[in-house]
Amino acid sequence: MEWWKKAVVYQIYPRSFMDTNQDSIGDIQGIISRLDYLKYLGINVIWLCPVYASPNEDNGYDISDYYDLSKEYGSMKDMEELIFEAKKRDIFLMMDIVANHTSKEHRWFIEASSDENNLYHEYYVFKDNNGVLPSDLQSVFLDSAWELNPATNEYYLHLFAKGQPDLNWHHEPVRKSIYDILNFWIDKGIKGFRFDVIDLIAKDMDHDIIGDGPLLHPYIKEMAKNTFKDKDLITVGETWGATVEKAKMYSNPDHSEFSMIFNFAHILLDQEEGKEKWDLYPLDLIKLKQTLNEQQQELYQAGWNSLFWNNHDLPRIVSRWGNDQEYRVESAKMLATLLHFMQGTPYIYQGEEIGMTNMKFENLEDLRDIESLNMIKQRLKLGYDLPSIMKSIHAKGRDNARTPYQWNNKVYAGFSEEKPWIKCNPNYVTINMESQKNDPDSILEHYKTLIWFRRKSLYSDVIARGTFKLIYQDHPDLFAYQRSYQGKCLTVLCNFHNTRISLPDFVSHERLLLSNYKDSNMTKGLNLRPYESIVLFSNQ
Ligand code: TEU
Ligand code: CA
Repeated sequence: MEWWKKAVVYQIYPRSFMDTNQDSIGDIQGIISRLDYLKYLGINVIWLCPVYASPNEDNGYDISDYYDLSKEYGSMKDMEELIFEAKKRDIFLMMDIVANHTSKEHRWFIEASSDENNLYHEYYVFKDNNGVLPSDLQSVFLDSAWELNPATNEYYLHLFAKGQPDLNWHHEPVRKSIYDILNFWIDKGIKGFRFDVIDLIAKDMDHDIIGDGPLLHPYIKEMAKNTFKDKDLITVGETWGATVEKAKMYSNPDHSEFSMIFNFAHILLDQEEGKEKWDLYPLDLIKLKQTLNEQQQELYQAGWNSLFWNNHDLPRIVSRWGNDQEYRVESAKMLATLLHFMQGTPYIYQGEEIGMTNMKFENLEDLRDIESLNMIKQRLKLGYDLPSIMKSIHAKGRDNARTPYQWNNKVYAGFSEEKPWIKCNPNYVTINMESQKNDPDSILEHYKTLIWFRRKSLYSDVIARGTFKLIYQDHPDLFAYQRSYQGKCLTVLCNFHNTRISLPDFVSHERLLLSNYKDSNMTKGLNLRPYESIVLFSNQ
């Protein structure tokens, strides 16, 4: 079995992880200084969000040089040291690759935009300016996806910010240039890639195709063959438009494409169909069960899942689908249990393992994210009132989960001695890593146990290879399932809500392996308290 099928990935958003030179911004040396903590936690892969040179219009997802580091994060020497020090602790690095677009300050775009006849002009997507926009396509960050380039009197395409011009993958030299970048990093000793918005690369603006262009899978196959294939790397594609059918293609066990993708189907459930993420919609637990069940069933032996609740673009799960007040500890643990016993590779976003909550930004001037700032501008123009806009930001804003990591209860949460680039969540005084370390009832120790179950325990084959079966499918509050492998069975029962669940007929002669309440006892029948989750073992 591939090594990454028993791996646990930890996502680092470097800007907010650990600052060692007191410039208010996290850095590579900061990550190095915390490797022992990650080793203690038990993870074995770090997904590192972009640390390349960048003007930071979109916090590093606008790259101006893929072969160099942003000075604020450190030097290539620091990066080599990180790879080396991580490896010493059996931790591998997964680099974030933005292959759909570059920064407008990338050398290629500076050349491309200077003159129609420039060698690099075909690297990007330009359209003639006949005095009108080529189409009314909106960018993900709102407003037109087309921007005028005065030097050539053309428009260029940017599906994200104006400073993120889209690359033209149909032009062979573009593909070759990307493969060179990947091989450069493979040679540096990294062990994986996360591919940003990879389902957009095969766009065809002549036929109004943006996601999932007909050449998408051929391009991914070509990229794999020329770079990471047969090198035992872990690869994951970010694909907002994925379905289970597409997931099977991307994660085909023949290794012709990726190890896995991020399928956002479950994440999109609290968004009304056809509307924007800002238009809030309640989560239907039955739908969540169906969605995750479908992924577990369909990819069984036919592909591979990633398991995630969080990332740097998403609100904190404990605030989103848990209860970040009265039941913060219980619900954070329950949500973790629910995910970590499924088949797939789990991803933990920094701070999730200590139950960090959404930051509720009260002042507009404290917001940093281009997406939120553009949305506010647009919605104010459209006549929305500010309180309703802020309600959406508090639920879904990307800054909510980008606040500094909460290491301890000292000034600025131990992240920096200087005022951080983005506000700290004031709850760091009580919610922080140091207060949870070695406390057996803490969220941190619960995550540590979950990681141990998958990576090191006697149950690791059941978790990695077992079948998946939903039980109590129609129960409105209970998310429960069983995993079975070679006569061993794990039963996972999670009370998703704030109400008690009583199942008087539940018979169990099984061993209680894990619980998120101190005093769980299994007698006759089952009585689950708010957000209680338990895991039982039995021989079949
Ligand atoms: O995200 C892709 C993307 O579409 C997100 O912008 C997402 O749709 C949005 O957050 C939901 O509102 C990737 C990166 O993860 C993100 O940080 C970048 O901003 C984006 O690509 C552009 O590179
Ligand atoms: Ca720093």
